[in-house]
Order: sequence, then structure tokens, then C-alpha cells
Amino acid sequence: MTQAPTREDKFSFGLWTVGWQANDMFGSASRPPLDAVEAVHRLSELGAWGITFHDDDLIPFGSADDERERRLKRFRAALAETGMVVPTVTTNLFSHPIFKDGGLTSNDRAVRRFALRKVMRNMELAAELGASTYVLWGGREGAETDAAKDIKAAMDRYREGIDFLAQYVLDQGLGLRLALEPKPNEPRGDILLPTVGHALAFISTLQNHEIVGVNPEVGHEQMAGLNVVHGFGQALWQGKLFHVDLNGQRGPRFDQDLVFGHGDVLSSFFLVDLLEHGGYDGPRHFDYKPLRTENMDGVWESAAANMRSYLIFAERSRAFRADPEVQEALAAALVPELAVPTLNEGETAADLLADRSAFEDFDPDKAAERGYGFVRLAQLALDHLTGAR
Ligand SMILES: [Mn+2]
Repeated sequence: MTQAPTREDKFSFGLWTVGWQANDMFGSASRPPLDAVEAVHRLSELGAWGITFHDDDLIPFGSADDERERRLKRFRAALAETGMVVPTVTTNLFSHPIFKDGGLTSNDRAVRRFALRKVMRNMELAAELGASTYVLWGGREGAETDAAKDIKAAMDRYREGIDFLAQYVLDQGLGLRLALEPKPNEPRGDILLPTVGHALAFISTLQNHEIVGVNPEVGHEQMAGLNVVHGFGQALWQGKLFHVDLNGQRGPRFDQDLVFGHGDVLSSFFLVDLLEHGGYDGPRHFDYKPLRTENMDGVWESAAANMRSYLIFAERSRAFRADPEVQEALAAALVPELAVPTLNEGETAADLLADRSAFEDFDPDKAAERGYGFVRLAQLALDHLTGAR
């Protein structure tokens, strides 16, 4: 029933996902290191289209120039051999202890200047490799105690940093769009720009707001107890859904980074329905972690599982929408009516006030008697999702 993934599906993976050695807070690595070249080949064989990376995933922090060139040469060759693309690149501003109080918002000004240089250097590489999106996840931009961070100053520095980097992209003609990735907490106790809403509000204050959008992650919004479909949907509505991070999470708890679809199944289904039918045409990027229980066979199994989940949801979403009974139920639930403007074309306040049917002759008690039939719709969706229809 469900097709195998192809390049046209635009599935991409972070090098840090399949390459995660499964070292966590309570245990050491359970898997060997993964060579970037092997990752490119294996993901390509599985039907992926692109690979993404943090600078340090590909070139270890502090590598000498000749080592950097050697690694890039091997990586470029693997891309050329497979036809895999690099749609997106990002910077690691969180692993090295220098970033323990953040990068762009560290209290230490010298750290902030170093962070800017690290991003600028990697942006040039991103453009060279043909990337069009540059993700910025501020993992350490935050605090554990409110005594230690002047939030208004931190937001000033965050805005200064993002505006400066966006201006650098424009001045150098790098052809990148910046995508901010919200997350409420972890690794910091509290992280700045914790949700899609915070990020969108922040972006509206930027000088270079046109080339800055968001990269929401399924699990990050769910960690904050929020509705993923609403968050992604509002970003799409504002023309700011530049990129997506798909994975699985079960409620507000630590960042699980499960395989897409292995967390909240219903929400994943409606998210794919939104992406497939709501006008999103960017990469379908997976940011997950293969379970620590898995060996390398399980790593590749899990990479394939992400794509399979997505394709199942996409197929089920098409079946849902094509079902005449669903179309009838949608109409009965007045879902299409929400697309009709509330006011008539050119209608003024005086016109509305003159319309007695809107108020004086309107019977709210009578109108309130209607049922919307949303439960029937929800069950039809579940029936399609589970293959019961
Ligand atoms: Mn995550």
C-alpha cells in the first residue's frame, strides 16, 4: 500500500541523528561513531534526499585547516556519488564548554563575538554546499536562575546577533534564509524563544525579518504542552514556516526525539495533513534519536521508520480527504464556512449595524441548539488513520 520513499518526497536527516552514539545523562555511548560518508550512502540507499549537519558534526571543534579540508573533500565526494543534497546547515553553539552560558546571549561579550564568527564561517560553507536554509537553535541561550540573566538585555543581544547574521547573508549574497528553532527547556533550565509564538513575535522586531522564519520541532512544542498542528499552522499562515523538524514525543517531559509517528500518532497524522495540503514545500526533515537500545542495524531501521511513518500518514490523509462521507461530514461541521469572510465585501460598521438579522432579529438560544458534528469527523479521521476504513 505505502510506497517506498523517493527523492521527490524531500526527506532529509541530520548527521547527528543516525550518528548519535546514544550517550545520555545516565550512560555512556552504546554505539560506535558513524562516518559521515557512510551516513550519506546509507541514507541515500534508504530513499532520503538530503543530509544536514552542525559544523562540529562534520568537522570536529578545533580541527586544523588541512583536517577540515580533508573531511570536506570526502563529504563532497559522497554527495556527488549519491546525488544527496545539503538543503540545510546549522551551528553547534552548545557542546563546547565555552558556550555554557549560551552563544549569542552569553553574559561574556567575548563568547558572543566568538559565536558570531563560528556561525559566519559555517554559513559560508552552507552556501558553498548549496544550502538554502540556515537553522539556529539556541540550545544554551537561557538560564537556570533568573538572578543571572537580564532578559531584556538578552533579547537585545539575541536581536543584535540574528540581525547581524542576516545582514551578513545579504551582504555576501549567500542566498540563505534563517530559521529559528524554539524549545522550552533542555539543556538549559529555561531557553529563550521557548515556543513558535515567542519566536514569531521576536522575528517581527528584526530589521531583516524578511529572511528570518522558524524551524519548529514536533517534540519541542509538545514539551511545552502545546498543539503542534496549531503552531506549525500559524507559522505557515504567516509565511514563516521555513523548515520543519519531525520527530515523536509523548507529552511534557524530557526531550525524547522519538521516531516520527512513535509519539502522538493523531497529532502526527494531522501535521502531515497540514504539510501536504497546506502549501508547505520545504524539506521533510527528521530530527530524532535512534533508541539507545539499538545497534547500527536498528539505527538504519529507525531512519527508514521515520520516512515510512510520514508516507503512511500522507497516504491516509489523502484517503481521508477523498472519502465522500468525510466531505459530507466536513460540510455538516461547517469546516468550509470558516473560509468565508465574516463581513460582506465592502461592508461597513454602519452596514453591519443596519443588518437586523445579525443582532436584533438573531435568536442566540435557537442558534445554540445546533451540534457541530466534530466527534463524527474525529472518528472518521481515526478510522482512516488506523486503516479501519
Ligand atoms: Mn528534540
